[in-house]
Amino acid sequence: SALLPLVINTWSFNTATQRAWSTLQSGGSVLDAVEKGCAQCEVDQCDGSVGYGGSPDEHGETSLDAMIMNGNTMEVGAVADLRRIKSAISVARAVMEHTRHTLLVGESASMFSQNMGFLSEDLTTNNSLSIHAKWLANNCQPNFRKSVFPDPETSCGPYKPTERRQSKKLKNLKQRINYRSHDTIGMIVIDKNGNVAAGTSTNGANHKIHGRVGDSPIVGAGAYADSTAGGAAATGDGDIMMRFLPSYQAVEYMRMGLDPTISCQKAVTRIQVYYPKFFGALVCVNRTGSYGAACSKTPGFNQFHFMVQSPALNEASEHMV
Ligand code: SD4
Repeated sequence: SALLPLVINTWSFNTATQRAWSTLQSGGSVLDAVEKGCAQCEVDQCDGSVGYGGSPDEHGETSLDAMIMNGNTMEVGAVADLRRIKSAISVARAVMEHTRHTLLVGESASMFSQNMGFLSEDLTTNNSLSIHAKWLANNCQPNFRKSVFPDPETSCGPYKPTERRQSKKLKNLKQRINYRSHDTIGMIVIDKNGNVAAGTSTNGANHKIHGRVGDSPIVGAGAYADSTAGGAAATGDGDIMMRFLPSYQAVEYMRMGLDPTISCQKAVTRIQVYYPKFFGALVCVNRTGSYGAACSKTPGFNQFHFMVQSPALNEASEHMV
């Protein structure tokens, strides 16, 4: 196809797009391109929401989720709740290439990383400390507990279930969580021979409960790739999105012959049937290199930017839905 090769990724993360593109141009595989592209965002700390120093959990710690998928072999490597290792996407690739497993989590994933030679470092920065301090000073709200109360004793963790019901005021506050403050990179790369790979990397959600894992490292939720159909990747409220496997859904719609934009829209709409207020977006590309995107169009998330690079374009270009 004249549209190939193609790199597409969530948000205006163009250093990632360029890195993936140059990796392909210099003879790298689609997996190399996805890994290098997402790794660039981890180094750049894209929007503070990828890599170290962002989205401190309720204990103030940053943990990372990442995944990479080979759409030819359907192999996947992923890490979730990874601590003290900066290069989550590369650890995910190591899981794929050096183990028979798919997903490693938490401290055990960190141990695996160290055994594979990855450097163990503190992921905390002055910025993440200050985000955490502000949240504590604001009675830890809003956070991710359904039972959260404007009372530090019950809302600052560790988690304690409570019988008390939420006040209306607090419900409104919860709905004002700024999801734009955690923007995952999700990337799909397809080469001129139609090989598809996809990947994600994120530091998740601000003030999450310690141990929380989002959609990004979950196959079919954060991303999906199948060279016989295409690839897709997601960003947004992972706690909701992972209940619907939207990336898998979008790829399956494309397999049925649906247009990529329609495929993304239908996958988003399906979530909105149950959660009209959910925040999220999808990008996808079919096996011939046609791409599309859709976003939830909910308040605070009514525009979604994404990057594309292909031979038809002189340079990585930003698009919006
Ligand atoms: C998560 N999906 O961990 C990620 C966050 C994100 O835009 O994509 N924000 O829920």
